[in-house]
Amino acid sequence: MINGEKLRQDFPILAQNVNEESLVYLDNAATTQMPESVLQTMETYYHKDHANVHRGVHTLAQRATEKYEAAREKIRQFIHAKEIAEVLFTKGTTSGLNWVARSFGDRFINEGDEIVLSYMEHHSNIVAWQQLAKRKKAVLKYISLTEDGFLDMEDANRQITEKTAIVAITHGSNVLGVINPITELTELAHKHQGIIVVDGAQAVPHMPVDVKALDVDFYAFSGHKMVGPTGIGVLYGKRYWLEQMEPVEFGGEMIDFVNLQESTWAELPWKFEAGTPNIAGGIGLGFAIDYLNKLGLDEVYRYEKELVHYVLPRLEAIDGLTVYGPSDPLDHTGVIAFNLDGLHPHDLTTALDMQGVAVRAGHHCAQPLLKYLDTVATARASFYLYNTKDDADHLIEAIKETKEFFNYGSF
Ligand code: 7TS
Repeated sequence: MINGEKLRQDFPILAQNVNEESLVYLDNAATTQMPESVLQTMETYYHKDHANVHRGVHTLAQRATEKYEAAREKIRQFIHAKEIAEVLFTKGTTSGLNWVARSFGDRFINEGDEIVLSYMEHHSNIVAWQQLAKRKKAVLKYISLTEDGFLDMEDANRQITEKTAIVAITHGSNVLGVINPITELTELAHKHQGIIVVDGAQAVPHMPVDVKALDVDFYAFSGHKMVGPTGIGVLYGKRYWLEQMEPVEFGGEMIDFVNLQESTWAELPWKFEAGTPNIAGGIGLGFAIDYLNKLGLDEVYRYEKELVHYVLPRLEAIDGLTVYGPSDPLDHTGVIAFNLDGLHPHDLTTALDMQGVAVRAGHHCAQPLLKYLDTVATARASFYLYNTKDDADHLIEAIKETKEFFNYGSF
């Protein structure tokens, strides 16, 4: 069983004071912190093994290649992909989604085809599709949400039709804290001969994900939201599609033969990975996965739910505080967006920071969603495996203090 208090000790960055208060880090939807094992792994790599991958025969180059490719295999197992050919290293979720929009889109999308998104998408799962729609004269459609912030599946059934070429949907919302029914959506997309592309940035770090069982066509996620480093991520794609798609970038590493006028591509997954990759990042992500596997993703999920059960009703009990998304902790992930009446979320967040509590304020890269919710910004606390009920208490106390400081409700 996870003991957040104990796990905290694996994360050196958390043992510090901010504004003379001990740091309560609740911005995990933006980025998570790295445990000592991941930091050490990357340091060792740079101290002992650093060389370019896939090209050298010398010992360091071989070591670097072995470690980097071993990470790919760990990722394959972690998401249950059939083969490493289907596991592409990217910079992160954003680049993975862009690759699909560019490469799959250019090959398979035609004028009048429909691309179905939802109102709760992060900008990285909107803008790339807008650009594709412009290039191809395709049509963008949006699935609406229920009052509680769930995806409206009745509307999904209306929007996904035989005209649908792509359903691009987030697995977990970075604002509403809901998990979407990917299996149902996949069945719907496939029933109409469309494909499904899943933004897994807010799901893979928090729950077991099996891309084969989900039967998704593409699935993208980021290392830095799952105790790994920034600048590395993964795009899973079915071999069937990847084989028919052109690479997005061209150059070294991704070729088989280069002639003066024509070139041929390397086999999957390297065909998509032009240039020197983020080697230390890949290795670091492999160790992040080791760390998560040791805890077990089922247990990570259970522990976060325990925290949500604790914190959500306590937040909802604060007079003047609006919490977005489902009110039942069973349906809510550790991402909790809220607003305090009469106070701009930036001011609220600054006041919380003064008390050592790190949360995010803003539109969370989901402007269409915030417009849909009829607000321009929210504050957002997001919990992860090293957070504790004590952190939740600090958050609640800090909000109450802030309310008092601004004399809220006392007139
Ligand atoms: N999709 C979702 C659902 C996300 O939450 C994010 C990042 C991304 C995609 C993009 O990931 P990246 O690693 O490529 O940047 N979300 C956030 C956030 O909520 N606050 O900061 C980043």
